[in-house]
Amino acid sequence: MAGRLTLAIIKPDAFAAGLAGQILAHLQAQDFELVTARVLWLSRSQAEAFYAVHEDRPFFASLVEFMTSGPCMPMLLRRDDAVAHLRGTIGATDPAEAAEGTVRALYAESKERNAIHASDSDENARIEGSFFFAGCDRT
Ligand code: 3AN
Repeated sequence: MAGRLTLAIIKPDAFAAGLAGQILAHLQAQDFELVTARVLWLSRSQAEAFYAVHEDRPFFASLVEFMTSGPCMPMLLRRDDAVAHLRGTIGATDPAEAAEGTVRALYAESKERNAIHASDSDENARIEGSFFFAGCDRT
């Protein structure tokens, strides 16, 4: 199923602002099918493990603080060319640089509090999908 599945997370800033429904509708309007979703409040160790690739970056502690500041909503999304299409749909990491009409241009506050995460490769989609959803390998 390579290329057809990806992971998104509605981050704590957007979830707390009540934007989960609007963001999901935006993704579904881009022909993403919602395979599954959950809402959870990440522990520090979960957030550190999820973002382990960034552990040496200067923003790591702040990122973990933010990602544990409230509930978030991971979801598996299905579509042709899912990873690339979702990255295009959410826009650049910094909302100031995100293209007009993208999720981050519409809803993100800052480079850190940027509303949504999306996997950046098929391999990471599988790894990150399995982080939240036991059935990811069966889809
Ligand atoms: P993206 O989420 O667009 O893939 P990454 O993977 O480079 O971006 O960064 C992961 C997360 O780390 C971002 N979503 C953002 O919340 C945070 N982040 C990235 N760069 C910065 C930065 N310079 N300052 C603060 N937070 C950052």
